[in-house]
Amino acid sequence: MSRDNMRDLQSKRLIQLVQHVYENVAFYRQRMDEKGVKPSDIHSIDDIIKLPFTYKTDLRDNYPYGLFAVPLKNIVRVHASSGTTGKPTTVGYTKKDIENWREIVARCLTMAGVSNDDIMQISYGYGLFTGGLGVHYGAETVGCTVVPISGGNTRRQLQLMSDFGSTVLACTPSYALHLADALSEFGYSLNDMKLKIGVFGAEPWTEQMRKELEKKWGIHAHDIYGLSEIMGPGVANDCIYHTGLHVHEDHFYPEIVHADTKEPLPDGTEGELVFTTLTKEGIPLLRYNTRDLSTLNRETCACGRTSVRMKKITGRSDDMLIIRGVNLFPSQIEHVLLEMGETSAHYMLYVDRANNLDTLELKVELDESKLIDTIKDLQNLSHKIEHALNSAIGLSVKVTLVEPKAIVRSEGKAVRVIDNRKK
Ligand code: DLL
Repeated sequence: MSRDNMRDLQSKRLIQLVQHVYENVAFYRQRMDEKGVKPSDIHSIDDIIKLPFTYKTDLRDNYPYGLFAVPLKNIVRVHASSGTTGKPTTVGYTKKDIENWREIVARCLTMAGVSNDDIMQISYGYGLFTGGLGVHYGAETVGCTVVPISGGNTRRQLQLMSDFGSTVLACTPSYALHLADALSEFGYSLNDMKLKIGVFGAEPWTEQMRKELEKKWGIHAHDIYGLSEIMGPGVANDCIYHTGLHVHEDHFYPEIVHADTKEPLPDGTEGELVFTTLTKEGIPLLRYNTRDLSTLNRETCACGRTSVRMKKITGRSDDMLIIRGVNLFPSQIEHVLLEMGETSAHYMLYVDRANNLDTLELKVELDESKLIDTIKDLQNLSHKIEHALNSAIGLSVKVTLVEPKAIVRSEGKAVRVIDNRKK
């Protein structure tokens, strides 16, 4: 679609959406009244900046159904995200929402080269988390043979992958790495597997990690992005060129805003990613602030798609650590480790405070295939990593090398930071 036609479509949908939420969601009517905006003030997509933002706390405050825009009898499914503090956030889908969702995920999978010839092993968790069921419906729409194994039980994952001849694996990148490392432990080699494509997401991962997974598995690895508040997996994903993720902007309108001022930022400038759901019926959201950090690019992609692309997400404004005043994202550590290529990519960061000073320790696992014999060599390697980290991020980090598999694996989203300062 040309950019002009897309804008016309978005404008039409935004006008309908604003009318819909103003009439049906007391929360939005109140927020809009407070801002002095009426549905009749919205004439095109450019007027989106007149609308109020929505934050995760708004979903929590209106738990469980307060932001739903239709009666519960029209809601055919709910999902919920646990969150680390208190109440979960709940989202609801109408039949039409589920239909749109499966179409959008089908688009993502097709973009990654998945077809009805494929056998797709879905190792995202099934249940209240949107990953399993979200990808599942899309994969069925494409016509794949779906293996709905859900997360966990690594031995069984590998056994079925081998027995069933799975050609596509869908899970978090950290679990894909864990599965790759577990191959030999359970007596498999790559020759036992037919995997061609990975559809990985639900957590931040670097471009280096994408390449690492491609190498370890001998596959094409694609990035799928989404969040339950907006829909679930499928809000955006990358094509074969991996130059950003194509946003399905006929359904989800993206903006980038400044993390502090919340002012809109121009294309190419990094800030917080905000989405407005243009077609959702169950729980439509205006300008939902994801806190994910990205930039937008509206140039046509080498693949020919005209949809706006968002830069791969490597962090959230709220998982940024501030260590002795220096801003640090865990993905920067991952980048350095994979760039060096001398350890595994399994790591954990420990932040603490000693004598009122922040301290940072990195535990990183040794690579099984690169045996180190002497203590001296181990010391040299940890110093080398400390040095590389210091020049990349400007912080001194104590590096401790640990044995392979010493760091706890996650079957869903990886936990990479333990911040003891908060205790
Ligand atoms: O993680 C939905 C999903 C499932 C996406 C399966 C992809 C695959 P939530 O649990 O609500 O939903 O978490 C959403 O996870 O705001 C990001 O911070 C992070 N996230 C999701 N996908 C990616 C990705 C699902 N591809 C939150 N890259 C989002 C980086 C991601 N971060």
